[in-house]
Amino acid sequence: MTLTRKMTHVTAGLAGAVFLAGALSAQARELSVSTVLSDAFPWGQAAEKWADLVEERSEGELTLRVYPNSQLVSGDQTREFSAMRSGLIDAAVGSTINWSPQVPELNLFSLPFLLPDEAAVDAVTGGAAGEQVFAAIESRGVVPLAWGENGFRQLSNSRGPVDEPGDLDGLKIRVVGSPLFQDTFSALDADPTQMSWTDAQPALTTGAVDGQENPLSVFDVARIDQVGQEYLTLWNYMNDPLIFAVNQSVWQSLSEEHQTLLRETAEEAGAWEIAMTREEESERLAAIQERGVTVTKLTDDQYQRFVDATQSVYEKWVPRIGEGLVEDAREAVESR
Ligand code: X2X
Repeated sequence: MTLTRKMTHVTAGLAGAVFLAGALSAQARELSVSTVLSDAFPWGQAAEKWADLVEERSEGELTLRVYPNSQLVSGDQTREFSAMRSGLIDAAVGSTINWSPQVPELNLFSLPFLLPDEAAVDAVTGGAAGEQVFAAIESRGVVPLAWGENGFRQLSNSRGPVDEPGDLDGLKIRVVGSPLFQDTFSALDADPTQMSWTDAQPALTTGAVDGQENPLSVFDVARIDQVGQEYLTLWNYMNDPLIFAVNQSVWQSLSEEHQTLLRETAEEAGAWEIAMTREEESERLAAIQERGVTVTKLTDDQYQRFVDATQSVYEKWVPRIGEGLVEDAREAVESR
């Protein structure tokens, strides 16, 4: 082989290597991220923010593609955690409510009236209880990275103002998640019915159900008042945190650098979304009232009557959630 031919060979080899490297970076790793709500809502915006930050900082090596509206689980949001655990979904920004059928500890946040305000939520998620909840998720094959927030869930209905437990008597209320919600609303003499978000909107429109509960952002963006939900009770009966998480084998297949990047960007996106959701609450409430919704804010006495009426939920659910976990959460709330 002449020197020139040898050189051509080497050059071709090099070019091949360069081409291969190019092809590899062109096929940058893409992870699917499931959400229940789209980026019309803070929840979907949290996932988009995460994706944007990852894109900016990974120089194209890692991409998050967000699939909203529970589409990766055919609309059944209570299957999202299982789908992520099995690897059908790489990652998700999901609600504790929707994952609680598979992770009983997540029912902590659904215990009625456990968390009265935002400081209480932060004390729990940011403390020992939050760590135990993350450990519980991790022990089930999913790596939790950061907290976000869907918000305090408020009650709406089409029948009339609700300011005491008796007002819920016989009202058909759409709920989702674990059977804990059946117990809470049954304790209030309502008639709870389990349904996905996809099915909830037509059910509200046709009057198949009388009421539902969701944060103000969801009520506002989805225009729940326009499907006849004219009465809204602000009762802060539970807060619905969001969790950014990744399937465990996907996580283990990532370089340490990419793991750090995913965790830091999730924390940043989560903090950004929590602040935004909270800041927007008062203007959302004003907008809802302007559209003619009757808003009821409970007095301390009225609030206490709801607390008393739902004590049976604690008797049944605290053992399932874990006495120690609930105790740590209570301590965090008291010392906030
Ligand atoms: O279905 C709901 O109510 C929603 C959108 O808030 C959740 O996914 C928990």
